Amino acid sequence: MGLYRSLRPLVFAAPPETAHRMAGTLLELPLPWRWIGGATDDAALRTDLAGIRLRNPIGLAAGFDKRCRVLHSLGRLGFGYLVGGTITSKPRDGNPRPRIVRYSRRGAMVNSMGLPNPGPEVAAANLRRHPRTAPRFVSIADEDLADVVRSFELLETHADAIELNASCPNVSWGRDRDTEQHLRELVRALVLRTAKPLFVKLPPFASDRERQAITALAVVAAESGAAGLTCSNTRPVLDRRQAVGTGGLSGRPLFERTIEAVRAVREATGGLVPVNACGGISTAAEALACLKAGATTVQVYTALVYEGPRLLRQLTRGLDTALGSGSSSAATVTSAA
Ligand code: RRO
Repeated sequence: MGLYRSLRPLVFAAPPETAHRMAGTLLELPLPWRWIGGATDDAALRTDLAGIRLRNPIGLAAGFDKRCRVLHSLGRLGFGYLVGGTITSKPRDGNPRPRIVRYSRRGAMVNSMGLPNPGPEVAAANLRRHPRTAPRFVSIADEDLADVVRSFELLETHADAIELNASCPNVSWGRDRDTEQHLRELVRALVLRTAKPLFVKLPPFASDRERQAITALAVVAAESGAAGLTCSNTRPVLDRRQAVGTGGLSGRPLFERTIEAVRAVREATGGLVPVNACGGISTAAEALACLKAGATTVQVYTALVYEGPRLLRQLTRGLDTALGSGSSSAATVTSAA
């Protein structure tokens, strides 16, 4: 058993947000993160995501480092790329606590964070201050176009790509308007302002109707110039343990739907843009299944909470074994799938 697994009861004795803050404080220290992550670096893992070369297809999903403060240490753990944020045009405190709850037996969490973040000026200063140890994306979100553009303009120069978060389950934005038209406007406005790739993070679907609505959004994003799509955000659920009574479910229960979302979105967009799989991926076999379903990369967050930093070793080793024996790169497996 790894060190983190032995320490996990201690970590989990703390409230989730306290444990998360402690992890952030640790990640600010100059510890031997490369050794701690123990990721394999092998040519078989290299891949290309919308023109960005990655050492492996494992990304850190948005939400883990909402302040973009410790991406340098997370990069050293071995991630192929990192998504900081989500950042909004003005700082936000987020929702009242408790706003993260673990469901350990299910390998899941529910959060109702409500977009707490320090705003784009502080996030940009954090990104400027630290070295870039892996490609860095920044997730942004806001209700109005002008606010999205403001964050974009302050952050774009410090990032290799921007991920537009069109799917936060913990705000009411977008519920009362034509989301297709709004997304079209946002994507068009942003791609005009950059040569860097823009990704759009979509909500998950449960019913056939939702599936249609979300694949339609995927098509709108791709046709408006998005360079890639991330499928999917957390699943909205009722949760009495949250102060606000609702939240976004993440972790293992999402995995099957993630594969379905990757397939549906690839099919709907005719493979026009790459897809990042996100939702419940915690093993190399699951990561591989996503790549085989058509994803170019996978993003993890909740699995890092449950497995600790050695998750990078498990995922890169497992993928290396699978991809190294038979094909020459992750991209080969993806396009052959
Ligand atoms: O901060 C949040 O409440 C949050 C965001 Br922005 C998101 O995209 N997904 C999520 O589960 N929580």
